[in-house]
Amino acid sequence: MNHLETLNSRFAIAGQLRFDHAGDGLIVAEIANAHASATLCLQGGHVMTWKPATAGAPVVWLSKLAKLAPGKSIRGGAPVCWPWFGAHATEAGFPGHGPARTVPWEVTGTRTLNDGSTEIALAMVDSDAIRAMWPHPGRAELLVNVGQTLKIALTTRNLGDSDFVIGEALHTYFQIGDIAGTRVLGLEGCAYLDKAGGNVRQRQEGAIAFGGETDRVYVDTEAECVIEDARLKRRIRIAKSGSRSTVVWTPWAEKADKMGDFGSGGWREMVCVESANALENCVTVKAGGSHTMAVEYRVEAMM
Ligand code: TA6
Repeated sequence: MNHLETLNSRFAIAGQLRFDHAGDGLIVAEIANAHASATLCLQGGHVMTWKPATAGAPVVWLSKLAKLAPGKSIRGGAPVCWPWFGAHATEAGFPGHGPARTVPWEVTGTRTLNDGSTEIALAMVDSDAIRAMWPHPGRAELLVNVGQTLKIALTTRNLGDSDFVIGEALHTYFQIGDIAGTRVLGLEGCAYLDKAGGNVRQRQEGAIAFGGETDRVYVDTEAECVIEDARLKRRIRIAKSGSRSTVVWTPWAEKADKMGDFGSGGWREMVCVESANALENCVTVKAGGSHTMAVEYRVEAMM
């Protein structure tokens, strides 16, 4: 049996979860149950889409020009940034947001829960290439639950005998009607690094509205955030645990065009609200210990 056949014989769930080829030689898990549908790419453990059955539009955004190719980051979905967030601290040549999102992950389990949701567990496949960039005996695992909500838990295990530090993010792109009519609530009063505004520290006053490129790393916050979408008349609730940073990002037109894989006007229909541990919130994982950062996304109508 080939890899795809082996995956389906070991982990497919009749009527709920199947594996298929996608793009240029990648493999995805296609999930559909009574509550929602989702697609997850094994490369990167990357949730690409999630659409609750009751939602008029997908909640997790995927660019129409997203590349699905070995070693390439996928524009959209919920990229796993690990074991660092942003640029590497010292090595400019290392991949931004770490290698995890562009390397193979293996399926370690699938099951249907009593509530009818579908769960898939994955682990990042270790390699010399990863070790060359990050020489620590660590293991990254993901647990994804697709139901009326979307739950993603990223666990780091320290298999060695000395502590190590990680930065991380679930860099999720949320689908919205129009960035100009969208606000993000929950970060009022929080300190942030304004990466699009001169890399200076600021403090958030009121809700976040958007009028241009916005790239902010909020620190020391465990708050639930809410995306208020006036156009689609819905709220997306972003609850988290094990995370003390939240990143809010829109590239706006010029940066999106330069990046080249947003598609025409795609930047208007997405906003990133990323649960993370970055800057002074990076996490020390004790020798032999573990750390889990988890999110739960929920969408509700705005009455
Ligand atoms: O999380 C925001 C950010 O760090 C931005 O600065 C921008 O670089 C974005 O991530 C996208 O990064 P990517 O490597 O996925 O193109």
